[in-house]
Amino acid sequence: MNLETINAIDALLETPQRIVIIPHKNPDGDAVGSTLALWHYLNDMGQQAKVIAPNDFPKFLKWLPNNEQIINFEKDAASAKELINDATAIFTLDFNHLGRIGELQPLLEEASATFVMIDHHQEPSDYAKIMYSDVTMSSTCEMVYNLIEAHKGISYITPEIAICLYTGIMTDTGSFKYSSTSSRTHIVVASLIEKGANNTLAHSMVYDTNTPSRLHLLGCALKNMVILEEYRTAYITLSQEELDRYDFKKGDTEGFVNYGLTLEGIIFAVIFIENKDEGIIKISLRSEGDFSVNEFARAHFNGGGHNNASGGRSEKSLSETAQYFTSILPSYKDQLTK
Ligand SMILES: [Mn+2]
Repeated sequence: MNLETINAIDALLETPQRIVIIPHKNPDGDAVGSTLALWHYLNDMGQQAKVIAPNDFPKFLKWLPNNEQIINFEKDAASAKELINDATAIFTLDFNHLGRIGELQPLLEEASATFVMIDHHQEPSDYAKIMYSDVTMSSTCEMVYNLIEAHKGISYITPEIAICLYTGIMTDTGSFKYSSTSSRTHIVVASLIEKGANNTLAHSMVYDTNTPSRLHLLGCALKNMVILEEYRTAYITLSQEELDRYDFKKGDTEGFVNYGLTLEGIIFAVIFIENKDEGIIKISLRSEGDFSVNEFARAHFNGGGHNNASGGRSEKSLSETAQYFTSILPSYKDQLTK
């Protein structure tokens, strides 16, 4: 965190602000963990803060302390609007482009508040006056830790803040195994455990929550997996009909894409999920090593993200999308097999 950023945040928080904290749409563990942790911290500082999420977040995060105070814009647009119009500072966490917040976008574009961005994704846009953007960070939660450390010091990390940050770092690093996990990440995580984060609880609350239908859906996904050894690639398709058959609930396919990477020799894994309601195929892409799924998703699937984890979409049918995907692999053969 550079001095200029921390001084700007310092100056902003010196006087009482009316603060709104916003995660991206379909908030994940890092988005919910970081916004809740910051909410705890700012309220502890005597600031008036609220978290407004563009839509609902997964059930496996609904145990984090005070998660019930998060306002869901889809359910309570009126109070969200009022808070945003009235805000003097808006913190946007775990995204860097206002296109990532769905229906909240126009409200934020019109807001007169001072914007603060805390984020670790690539190519930030420039809507925020105060920007803490660092693509080398494992997670936004690690960045919130750094912010607290630089602002008032880690003695202000309560057990509530610690468990929120721990959970976000855990989920965004695939339980501390992605390449973004640094020695510093482990130091932060160790410190969070010392501050009272119950790490065993976080793992079991997030990961040991399968339903029988989700495991059956996983079975279906694994059966559908296509392995293209010559490109060191594996992909999965799930049709709407299959999702319906296994009683799909939002979040059920979380993590499925990673199974491809567990195959020996496979470094590129993709899942294509049909969404009849939206008329699109949702795509998640993962890689190991240097192959950039961020660039791949930007170039072909109207998406982006990180080098080893990105997302995208397609307006073609499920089978056409898979066919198109297979057809562009030869032009990446060198990168995939070097
Ligand atoms: Mn993140």
